[in-house]
Amino acid sequence: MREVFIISDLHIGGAAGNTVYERGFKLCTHSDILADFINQITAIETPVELVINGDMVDFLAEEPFEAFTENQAAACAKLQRIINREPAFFDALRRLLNNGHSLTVLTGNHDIELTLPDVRRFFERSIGAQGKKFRFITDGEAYTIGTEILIEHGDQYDVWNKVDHPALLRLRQLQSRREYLPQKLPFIPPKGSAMVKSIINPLKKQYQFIDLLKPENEAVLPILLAIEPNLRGKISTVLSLYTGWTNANDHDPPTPTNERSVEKTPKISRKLSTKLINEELKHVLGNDELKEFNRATSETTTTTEEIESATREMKAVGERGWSDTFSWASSWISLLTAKDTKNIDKRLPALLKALRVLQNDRSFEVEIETLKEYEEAAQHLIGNGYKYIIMGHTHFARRVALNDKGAVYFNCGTWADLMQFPKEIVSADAQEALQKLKEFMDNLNENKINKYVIFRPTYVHIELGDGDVVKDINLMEYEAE
Ligand SMILES: [Mn+2]
Repeated sequence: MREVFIISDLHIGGAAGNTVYERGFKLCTHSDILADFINQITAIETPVELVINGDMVDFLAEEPFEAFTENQAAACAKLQRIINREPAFFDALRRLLNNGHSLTVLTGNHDIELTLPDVRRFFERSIGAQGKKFRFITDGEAYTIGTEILIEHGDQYDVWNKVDHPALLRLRQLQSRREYLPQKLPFIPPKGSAMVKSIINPLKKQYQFIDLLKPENEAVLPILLAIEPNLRGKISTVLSLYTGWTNANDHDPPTPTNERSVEKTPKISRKLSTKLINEELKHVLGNDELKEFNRATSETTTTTEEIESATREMKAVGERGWSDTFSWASSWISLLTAKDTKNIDKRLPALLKALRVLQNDRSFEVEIETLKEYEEAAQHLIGNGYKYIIMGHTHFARRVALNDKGAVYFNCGTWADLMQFPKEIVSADAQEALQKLKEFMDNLNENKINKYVIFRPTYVHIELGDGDVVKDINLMEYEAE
């Protein structure tokens, strides 16, 4: 008999705030509790396997911010900083291995750098993995246990965040021979990572809710645009970097000489900018709401001059490659990040309407999957003969029955903090709701977010019999002592 514990989306990393009231860049503020959890399972008599199902650490939260830190020395330095900041977690991993237990690590989309040859070695050394029962799963391979269990991070079902594994493999092949040339970046990070670097991180100093609030599409985008209408221009700039590359992660694996073609560098026009942002919003709000929302929130948008100068710059950086393009976009964006809250009251009714889509939001319910692509993927995999599909990435813990023969889709959830949108805003009558929304927005603006933050440390626990046959499998919540 043996036991398997699966956790994911720990997101360890990011500097702490300057005072106890500031969150800083940490998504996970409870690595001490996480270390306790690992120490407890280390003490179990029967053999234990801990599976970390992606996004163990968060390179995107470490300065200098990059959508992807392709320089291995720089990535090692970031990892060293993370380890120095949260030693208890890494000590706990070391103890787990020293006690003869197993550790299996899969990567997600915030810890892509872990797969790079030097970084992987650095990590293995820092937890004393050599000669121990340690396994590192790369290249988007799913991890399977026995014949019934399939484990994967799940970013590949998220068009914004899926990692281009063939290109990443090609980069590692070059790096392992010291043949890598920065001008010929063979790997483009997911556009979600570019968004984190260029939009989320610069704003996080000002608005700490930005990467905690869930559901992110339905709530965060409208709230951000209501607080800062001029973000329209910025968000669409990042989106436009990927125009023509909407399926950037679907292309064929690049050959050794394949350079990213500069002709494909998009030009930002006002029309394109509007189109891109509207597409994102339409997806969230629907057509009618979109029109009204745009009317109410569009009084300050990017000016024609800004767009023209951006286009000129864009052409210039196009010749320098994608990594420079992203850092340029980021600095351009931060220039425009001026706080504009004076008209926020005027925009509140529109925002309230936009947020009505959350009325029936069931994101925090464990028994149903609100993100249909995950349930569909799990259902598909069941068809391949698996019975238990275990994912992460969404930060929403799940235990969803897939058929009447006992097949189940699990999501491990997250050990990072989450922020829940206050339900009374959408459920109360109009007058009261508006009042509540104002209170909520004021709190977001002043970073008084603690009362909305929740920490729900979940994991999937499996008991295996001989031949790794599943005896018991369930979604659990760790209760800190
Ligand atoms: Mn992820």
